[in-house]
Amino acid sequence: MNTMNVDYTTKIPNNVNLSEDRQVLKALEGWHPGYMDWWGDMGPEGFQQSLVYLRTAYSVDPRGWAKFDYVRMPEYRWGILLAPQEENRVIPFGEHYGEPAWQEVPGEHRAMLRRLIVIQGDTEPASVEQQRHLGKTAPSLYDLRNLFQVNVEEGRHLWAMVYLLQKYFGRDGREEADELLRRRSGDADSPRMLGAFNEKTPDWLSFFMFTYFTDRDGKMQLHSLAQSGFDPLSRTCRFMLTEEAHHMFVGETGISRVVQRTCEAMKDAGIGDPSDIAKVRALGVIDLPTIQKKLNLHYSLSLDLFGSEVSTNAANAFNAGVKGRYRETQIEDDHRLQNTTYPVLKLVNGQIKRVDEPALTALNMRLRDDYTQDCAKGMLRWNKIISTAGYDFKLTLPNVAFHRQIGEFKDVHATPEGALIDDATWGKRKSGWLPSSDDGDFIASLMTPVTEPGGFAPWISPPKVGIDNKPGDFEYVKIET
Ligand code: BYC
Repeated sequence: MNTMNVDYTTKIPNNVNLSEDRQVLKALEGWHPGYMDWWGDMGPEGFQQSLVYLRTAYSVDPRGWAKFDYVRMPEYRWGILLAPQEENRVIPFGEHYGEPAWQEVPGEHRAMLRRLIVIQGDTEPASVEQQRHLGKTAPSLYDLRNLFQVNVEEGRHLWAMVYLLQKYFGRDGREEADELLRRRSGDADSPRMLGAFNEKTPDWLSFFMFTYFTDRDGKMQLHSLAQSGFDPLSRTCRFMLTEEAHHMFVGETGISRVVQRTCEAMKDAGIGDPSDIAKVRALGVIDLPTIQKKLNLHYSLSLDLFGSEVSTNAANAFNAGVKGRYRETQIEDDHRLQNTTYPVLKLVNGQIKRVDEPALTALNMRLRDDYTQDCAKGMLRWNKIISTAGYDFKLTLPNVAFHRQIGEFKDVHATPEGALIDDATWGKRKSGWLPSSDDGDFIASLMTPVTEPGGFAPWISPPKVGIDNKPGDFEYVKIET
């Protein structure tokens, strides 16, 4: 079978020859109804009969893998797609460095691999659950369509992990696959596994922040797993990254458009001080200080997703050849890290200091540093919009010690600038740094849906180009009446 093209003759589209892998096909077909029930209960609220202009993956060829067409979401073809197998691929790091990549799960690394695949799998449906209410307040049909594109692809990413579990992990894998449909974001008894995936995504600014910051954690983690010595995981993650790029685009351009609109409105009204929140809000746009607060929240929640700065789990996964570094194959070193160190931010005598730690145990910190660098690019773009409009205001990433629940700084309070403060000061000043319920109410008051083609809510600018180069008034979602 040509692994570039996808077989659409089976119920589950795939490029892994499922029609000849009856056992796995049966397991996946058995899981399918539960998935559809989950989608019905926890997927986007409403719009299930609407025709949405979606892209569906038809090939894994990097030059052209997607087709755009109108689809009803429940009829979207969630498929199993792996990037083509690289001939003679070797394990690019760890103690098995240079050995042939594994096509089956090595017994000694089975538990570790299963855990990582389950954690990755758990985030995908979680984000769909978090975003399920947003359809009814979409600022345009363009945005509504992007939301649904993100949602169906996160659904597909769940399928990707479930395939690995069912094909390679036997009965435990099938049980884990069922559990992935049972846990629920924010549920008191059965929450999703990682903190940020149990938070609410109450409004569209949060959605854009989530897709910018939290999907970017996804990018970093998928890149690390794409290096894995377990080849099916590597190939799966490589293809998922192709889809992931659009999700971050939605976040980056979404925030750009909000910033743009705010700046235009301030200029038109002759407002000179962007921190004059009351005056700016009276214009019906989101003031820049509130955008900064949302950014502080989502960035700090996303930093928690990297785990502890110093982690033996991370060291073991690297040593085992299971999870590598960001762009591992492009790094010039021994790829074993037995004798090297990496500077880690730690609390030393009540101060934040860089301390050299063995590079192996510092891998979460390293990946988080790579992530921070990647995040900073958005700041440059957004600040350019602000400065071009003539305003002296800069959006910034808060210090990594700010508002943390995992790792070195979880027991202290810090300002966004990184100064350590006591509980009382934190209590008093926190609402100046993180969205307060008043901020939430204000943003919620702007969230009225716009559903006519070409229309946009007054708090956000239209995009520069349409999806699939469609014109501005294209009807991206044909809403059922
Ligand atoms: N919340 O050694 P530690 C995405 C647990 S996003 C709760 O510090 P480790 C997406 C940890 O499980 C990417 N618990 O950390 C984005 C461990 O518990 P156990 C998702 C946490 O293991 C948007 C203990 O604390 N993929 O794709 O080195 C939309 C000590 O752990 C948290 C992955 O994350 C937390 N934040 O690293 C849709 C990749 N952090 O096992 C999708 C797979 C840590 O001792 N996961 N803990 O009971 C991993 O690589 C790692 O497990 C982690 C943690 C990076 C998550």
